[in-house]
Amino acid sequence: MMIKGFSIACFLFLGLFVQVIDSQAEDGYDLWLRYKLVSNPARLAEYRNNLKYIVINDKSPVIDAAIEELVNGVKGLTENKLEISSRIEKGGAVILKISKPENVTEPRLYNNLKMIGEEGYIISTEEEKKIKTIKISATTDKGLLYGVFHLLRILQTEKSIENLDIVSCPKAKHRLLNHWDNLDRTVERGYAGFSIWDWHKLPDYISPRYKDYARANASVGINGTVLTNVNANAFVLTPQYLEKAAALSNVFRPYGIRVYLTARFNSPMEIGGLKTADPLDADVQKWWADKADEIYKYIPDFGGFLVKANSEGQPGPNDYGRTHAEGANMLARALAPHGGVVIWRAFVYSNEAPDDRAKQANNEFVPLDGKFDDNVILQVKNGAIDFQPREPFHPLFGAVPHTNLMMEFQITQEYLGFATHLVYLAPLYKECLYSDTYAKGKGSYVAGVVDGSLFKNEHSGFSGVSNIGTDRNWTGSHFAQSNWYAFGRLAWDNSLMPADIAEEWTRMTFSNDSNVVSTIKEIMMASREITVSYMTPLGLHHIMGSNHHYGPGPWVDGGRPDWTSVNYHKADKLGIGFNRTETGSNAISQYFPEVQTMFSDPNLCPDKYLLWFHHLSWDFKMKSGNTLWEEMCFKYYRGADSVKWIRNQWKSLDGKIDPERFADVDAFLGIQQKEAIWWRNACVLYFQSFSRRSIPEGLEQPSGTLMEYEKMNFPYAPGIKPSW
Ligand code: GCW
Repeated sequence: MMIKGFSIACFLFLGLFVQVIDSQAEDGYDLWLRYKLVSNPARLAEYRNNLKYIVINDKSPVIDAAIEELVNGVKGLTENKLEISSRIEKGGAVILKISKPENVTEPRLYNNLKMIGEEGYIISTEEEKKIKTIKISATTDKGLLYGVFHLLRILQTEKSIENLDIVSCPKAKHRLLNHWDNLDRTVERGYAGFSIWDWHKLPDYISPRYKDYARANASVGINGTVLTNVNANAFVLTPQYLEKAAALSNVFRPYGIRVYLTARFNSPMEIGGLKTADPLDADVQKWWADKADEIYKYIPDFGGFLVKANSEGQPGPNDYGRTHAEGANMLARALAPHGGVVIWRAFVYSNEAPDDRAKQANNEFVPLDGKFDDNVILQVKNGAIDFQPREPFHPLFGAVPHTNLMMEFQITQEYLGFATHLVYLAPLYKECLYSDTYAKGKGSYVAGVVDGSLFKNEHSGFSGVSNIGTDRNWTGSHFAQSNWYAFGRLAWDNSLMPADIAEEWTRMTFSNDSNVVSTIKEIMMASREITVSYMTPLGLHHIMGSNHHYGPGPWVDGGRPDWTSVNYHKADKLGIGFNRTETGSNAISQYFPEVQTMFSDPNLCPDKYLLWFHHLSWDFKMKSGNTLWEEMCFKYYRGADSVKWIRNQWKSLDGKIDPERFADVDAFLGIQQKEAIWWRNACVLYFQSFSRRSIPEGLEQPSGTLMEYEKMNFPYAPGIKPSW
């Protein structure tokens, strides 16, 4: 009895101990690369049987990284300890093999190898010497690394590996994170603490985070990172900082990630002692050419420069009467001998704001189409204003067929409630990517423009403004990790569906339990639309608090009109909305005729873009039969109510998720719920002061007064843009 009692006690104690260890481990640090023991016993047996050793005959730092990942992953997932071998001996082999198409005779393999290029891979079940094996083939070591991550994803999502037949390659060439990180470690629009780049201690101290950062990026195919803010500091181009950037690039290289830096256009003056930064000045050109030579000595595979010029106070070629093309090409010529690119941002609007901001990028860049050098890429935000919860696609997509274009998405949630609001962004990304520009007739999707397939551009790609910081969970919240993940997955393959990405992320990040998976997937898929409803329904935009963009601020007025809310909603006692049709700013004319037709008639225009393009009476009859005022109220109320639904859904998972992450998410949903009601009340009361109509019956009256909401003040909200 005693012995039995003792052993039960031990058992209980051990169980408790294991649980404690387990819950301690679940702080989000491992992201979607947790590699926990497979829960389905049949799958576990299948994996154990098929994954016993690695056969490899090539060697490189990238291959070492791939092997290390595979060994660690399989060990965690199955407890099998993979041995490394140079030949097939017995069952359970995972073969990693670099094959060049020219050395292959088998036609299918030859075709696949030709198709996958330098970064793709093939994963197949093969009989070799009568032994069943899993083979990952690629034309380079990088392809093998990506193939390994794919295989691990299959295991993590507990899919069968019995008959593998996968061919995958990235649709777009450049797949980058853009960090808006400053050298003092503050992060513009960063909600996850400080910058992960510990500049002061670099290059001597290499935080283990850097490698984990590289692993996470490689796992989703991200192949470049811009370390610094587009509101740039020239100091990063001095030897003192190049040495630090080089130390980071050494960590990233085995994971296929190239380092890029932001180039402040007047660096030749700020750190070079020149009197001008005029791109046509010979000394300036020489300064940049020398600077490029110097950078490549530190970082031999340096990716290139990202430049924000003549926008929001940043210096640029216009300061010297030169065009954006002249500015970009000057930098491009300095980098060209080394194989680098210049990524030039199209987020340009005048300091004087003479015109609708939504039109200015096209006005500036359409006349320059065809004038950029081959190694210049124009980076265009998904919408023409600024990363709003919803915007129609940017009219520049499709309008400059002779210019390399790249998509800029925001992963950090500047206008989406910061990291505390659960907003899964893949539906936003996808909505933009699968908008039809009609540039070459029906089916000319934005996706084809930015992956280079529509106009056959050599350079193409995706940039995502990072949401990463020093927080233990990297992104400031557990769910914000999904946006980093989804960005990478869509940059690799824009045909993936947001629901599938959500499912695979959930399985890898939380659990393979079917109830957990379906509940979380449902929450994620609904979350963006819900957020639009309680923030900016029906095409409203840019009505957040001023500067920090935290919370509602539809009343923001004064100063530059294009930074105020009143400029964008134009509410008055007759109606609301920004008229961008022919009778208004005519921004609509920048789209192809088919798109114009779709948006120009308020009775045809999709509700979601209505007030983006039209100024309408409060009594405008909506497709639903409600008036515009009623519809707006219903949206705000439904949006806020739906956050309660999300929270209840989450609560139903109590006990099925580790307690630490469960509680974190629950608390954040509490914040979101509170703030969604704040948004609803403040906006409905504010717009009601113009519409003078009552809130439809059945909806509760807002607590608080408009004045109270207007008085709320947040001088220390995170991520604020420093003065510039
Ligand atoms: O969205 C605005 C942000 C700025 C940002 C700018 C840009 C980096 O409010 O903080 O500056 O866009 O994209 O350049």
